[in-house]
Parts: sequence; C-alpha cells; structure tokens
Amino acid sequence: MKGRQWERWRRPWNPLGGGSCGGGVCRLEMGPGCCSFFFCWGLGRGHGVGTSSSSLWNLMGNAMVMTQYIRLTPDMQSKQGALWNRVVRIFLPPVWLTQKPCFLRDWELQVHFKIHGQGKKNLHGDGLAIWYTKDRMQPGPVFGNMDKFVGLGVFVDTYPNEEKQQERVFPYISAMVNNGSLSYDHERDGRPTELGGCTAIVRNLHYDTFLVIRYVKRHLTIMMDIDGKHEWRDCIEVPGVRLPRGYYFGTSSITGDLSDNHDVISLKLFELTVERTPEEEKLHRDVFLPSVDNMKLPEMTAPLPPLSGLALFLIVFFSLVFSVFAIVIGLILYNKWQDQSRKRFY
Ligand SMILES: [Ca+2]
Repeated sequence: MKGRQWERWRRPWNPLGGGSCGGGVCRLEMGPGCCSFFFCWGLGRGHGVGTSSSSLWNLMGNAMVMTQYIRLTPDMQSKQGALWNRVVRIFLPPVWLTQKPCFLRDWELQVHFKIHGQGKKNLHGDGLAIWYTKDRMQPGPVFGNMDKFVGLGVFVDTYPNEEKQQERVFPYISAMVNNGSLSYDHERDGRPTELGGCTAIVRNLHYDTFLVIRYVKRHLTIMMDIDGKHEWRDCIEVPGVRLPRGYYFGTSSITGDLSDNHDVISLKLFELTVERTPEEEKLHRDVFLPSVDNMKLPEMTAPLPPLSGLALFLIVFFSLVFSVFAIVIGLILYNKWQDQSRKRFY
C-alpha cells in the first residue's frame, strides 16, 4: 500500500470538524468535551509547542523549542528529551475531568524528523523512538522513555550496540509491542522483542525524512520516505496487533557517550475512516492490554500489594485470639479425658 492510495481514507482528527492540515498549514484544534488534537509547528503558521497557550504537547528533559522544529536532544553527550501529547482537563461544573487524549480506532501518525550531527560512521547515537503508550512523560533508558512500557514503540536506532551485526545494517527501524512485562534489550538493539524492522539510512541527509505509522483493522504498517523521492517505502507490516484506544502519542530520544541532534519537525495524526463488515466489528472489539496474535507475551504478574499496618495488626490479633482459643479448647478436652480415665480407673 503505497503512495497516495490511502489519502481518501484519512482526514485530520478534529472533533470540531473545522481543522485542516492541507497545503502545509497545520492547525491546532481543541474544544471542550473533545479530545485534543492537531499539532504541528514550523511551516510558518503552525502553532509552536510551548509558545502557544493552547498547546496540546508537553516537552520534557532537554527537549527545546526551536523556530522550525523541536530538538529532542542536541548533539551533546548524555542528553534526553521527549515530547508527549498532553492530558486535556476540562471543567464540567462542579468538577474537573481529565480527558484521555485519543480514542481513535484506526489512525495514522506521520513523523517528519531529522537526525544529524558531527559524529562519523558509527560514532553517533542513539536514535529516537515514537510511542503510542498507556503512560506518558516517564523518562527512562529506552530512547529516553521508561522500560516495560505498555503499548507500541517504534525505534529509529542509529547505533548498533550488539557487536556482531550480520543481518541488520544500521540505522535500523524496528517496532515492539509490550504489555508491560518485557524489557527492551538495549545491548542487543531490541532484537529479542522486535516485531519487524528494516534498514533506514537517515543521518545527515540534505532532504526531508518521514516515517508513517498506520494502524488499520489491527494491521500495523510502518513506511518511510527517506530517499527524497516523496514515496513511501515499506518497512514493517504486522497483522493481528491489538492496541487499546486512548493511549498517548509521544516521541523521545537519548544520547550517551555518542550523540546526535534529534529533531522533530512535525507530528501529524490522522483519523482513518475504515468500513468494517459486521464480522469484523465483532472481531475488532476493544482490548485492554496490547498484544500481537501468534506471539506470546509473558503474562503480567502483578506484585502483591504490601500489607498495610492495620491489616498486619488484624492478622496478628486474630492469630493470637485463635491460638488462645485453641489452647483453651485443648485444655478443656484434656481435663475431660483425664476425668474419664480416672473414672474408668476407680
Ligand atoms: Ca542501538
């Protein structure tokens, strides 16, 4: 599925019905009672994150707003930054309600990004990640985001950590779906948990680079436009991906000993209008935990909550009462038995 074939399916997600993202003009729309959406910056009339009071995005860590893009990390060691869509709070008298941001069923996220820096071959890192996850704003080791995340992660990994790389040429794009039980293996560049991947030579290019993540009828497709030809090229295609609705979109990046500028020029989210047969409607019911058909994710084992002081006191108290009770009964029975043996004796 390439090129413009999908155009007819998609429209910008805008609950108010008045937004558009045609002609390179991005608009940010939001209204009471609806979830957030559209965002973009640069492009002249776009809304800047952090410069607009109605911004629906939060920056984190070392991320910076520049005039034409968001810089997740500069080309410096040990930096990390992220950009997340925000929780929208609305006031419905008499209470504030926290609105989940996005309840799209079928969607497409277009990411316009740029990775560049001074480092020569294999002396740059670490890349960036794009997220659709249950949690937001949780810094950590996975491209600047938390490990054991719940949702989808798409990684543009620019540095091969694993020494013997025969099959994979870097920079490398890969995807991972997690229910919170899996760790991303940084030393092996996520290989044990990857759903699929492809090589993507994206550093220090003089033209624009794009990535698109499409999620339609539980089918995850990731394509890229990195050759300056304005054409989508296939990268990853995975059927049977079950993602809950209402998760957050974000992007994050980290540098370590090696570094790069990781810039995000725009993120555009589209709702896709897809017809379903009644059977598909039944099959595509909402799910509560991410999973992939034909792929076993370890079960989530919730740790037992620690006992509260009161619970501990009650347990000890009733154990003591029970012990005393048992001893008393035991004594009574013993006495009775002794009485009876005495009677028998006389
Ligand atoms: Ca890596």
